[in-house]
Amino acid sequence: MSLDGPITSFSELPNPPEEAARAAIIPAPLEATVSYGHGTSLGPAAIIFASQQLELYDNVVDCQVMDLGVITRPAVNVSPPLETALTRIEAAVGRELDAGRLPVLLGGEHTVTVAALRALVKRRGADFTVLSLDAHLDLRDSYEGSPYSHACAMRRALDLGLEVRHFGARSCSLAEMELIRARGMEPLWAREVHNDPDWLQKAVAGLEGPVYLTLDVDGFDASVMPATGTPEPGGLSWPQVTAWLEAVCARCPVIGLDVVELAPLMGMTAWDFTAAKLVHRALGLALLGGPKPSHGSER
Ligand SMILES: [Mn+2]
Repeated sequence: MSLDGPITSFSELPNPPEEAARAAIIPAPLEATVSYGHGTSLGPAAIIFASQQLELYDNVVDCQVMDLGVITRPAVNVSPPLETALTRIEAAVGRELDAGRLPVLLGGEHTVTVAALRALVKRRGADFTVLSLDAHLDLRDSYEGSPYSHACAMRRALDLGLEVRHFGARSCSLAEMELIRARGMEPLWAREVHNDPDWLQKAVAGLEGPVYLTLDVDGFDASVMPATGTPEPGGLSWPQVTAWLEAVCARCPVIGLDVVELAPLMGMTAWDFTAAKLVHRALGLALLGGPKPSHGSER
């Protein structure tokens, strides 16, 4: 299971010619500050390996997503030091942005998001909102001695001047809670998704302008997605997450996305496939601006 092997493209289709690519998948197998379960460095390869089994046609967007023009890049060199690895990821994302392509980062730990956000902010300023599917707020100023811990990714987004809206959170520190109260941030907690019939309207209320989607697979419930470094009970289902993605993409232009924190469990393919399908669905929705109106949601 290595990207150095014969598999060089997401899905069973070969890479399109450069000029036909509207989106680029960038594997970023960073594993530098993982605090509990290990294995996020194997995430991108596992997603691309599983993607070979995807059905090319997606009935929610009513097309073969890869036909929209999706190219897969070789993995970014993420060897230490961490700051250098982040600079390389930022450069890889920046190259796609400069060519007008949607960057789709595959982590790796959540820290990779910081590099993508830096590339975007340098080019367009902080004129967009970060939507974070995550069990955690990731708003710590530093964690285990590092400001670039996976537990600090959204704090660094705030430092860049970005607005962050959390979806599916259910675990945070007292200091993080005090920070969101002080800043007037309103996460949509997993508990609300489960208990409030109007959660989807709340999730997109007031949401305007371009968005960056960061999808930490631990936003799913640990029963749906156990293959992650810091699993949490009480999380979201596949239909809840995809309904949210559909609503967001129908409303706002997506300027970049990532799927992070898959830590594959050897021999267990279901969760690698779930992550691959998440990439595929999010890509289709982002490129097409939401679901096909007639299809009826999976929800
Ligand atoms: Mn998380």
